[in-house]
Amino acid sequence: MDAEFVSSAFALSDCPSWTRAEVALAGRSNVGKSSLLNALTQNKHLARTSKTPGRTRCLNFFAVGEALAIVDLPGFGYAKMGRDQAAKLAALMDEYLHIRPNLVALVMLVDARRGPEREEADLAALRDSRGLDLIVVATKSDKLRRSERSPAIARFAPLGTAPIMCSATDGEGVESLRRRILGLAGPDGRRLRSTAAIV
Ligand SMILES: Nc1nc2c(ncn2[C@@H]2O[C@H](COP(=O)(O)OP(=O)(O)OP(=O)(O)O)[C@@H](O)[C@H]2O)c(=O)[nH]1
Ligand SMILES: [Mg+2]
Repeated sequence: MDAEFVSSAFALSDCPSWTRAEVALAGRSNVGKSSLLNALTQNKHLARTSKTPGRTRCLNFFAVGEALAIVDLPGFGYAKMGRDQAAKLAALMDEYLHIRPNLVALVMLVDARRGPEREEADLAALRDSRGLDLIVVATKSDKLRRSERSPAIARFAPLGTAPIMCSATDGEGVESLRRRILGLAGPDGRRLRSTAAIV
């Protein structure tokens, strides 16, 4: 998957004006969004990753092929940020997720060892309220023992979508996820879904 960094947005008005369909990587801070983007694109230096939660603090747009874009979102659930900054970031995410017309799909990342909680269930509800495609990914699958895999997968049942087990470390699931994402654009490079209006 060829991806090229285009720009960062600190406000909704900073988002690119283009007709690309956007696929957002969303999930808790430190769940592995930026690492997975690097694994998908086989480019370790594309998105910045860190052991410290709260690394990504703006929306980062990456163009993929002719018709798609991947958006690396800041993580939610990171408390150590200043109150004002956390509130600003939460508002930006909220706006982006609820009104950005280009957004067609969410790749929701959930730590395989933790499973979905309230925040993930809320995020998954955007599938129905906005008609988004939802791809659920269980991250860091390399950290699970063999005996822990089935119970871990079972914890995703409330979302109604089976997770793709992924690891940016050993590569599990990366190819399936890549195919799912690329499948969101038509074979002729045009968008399959139409949204209300494109800004
Ligand atoms: N074992 C293992 N560690 C991983 C994997 N993916 C990411 N990590 C580690 O998890 C930490 C967080 O990774 P990031 O990709 O920066 O996480 P993020 O979701 O982008 O974090 P924020 O930008 O803070 O929201 C880093 O130390 C990564 O090396 C994985 O598949 N397996
Ligand atoms: Mg990140």
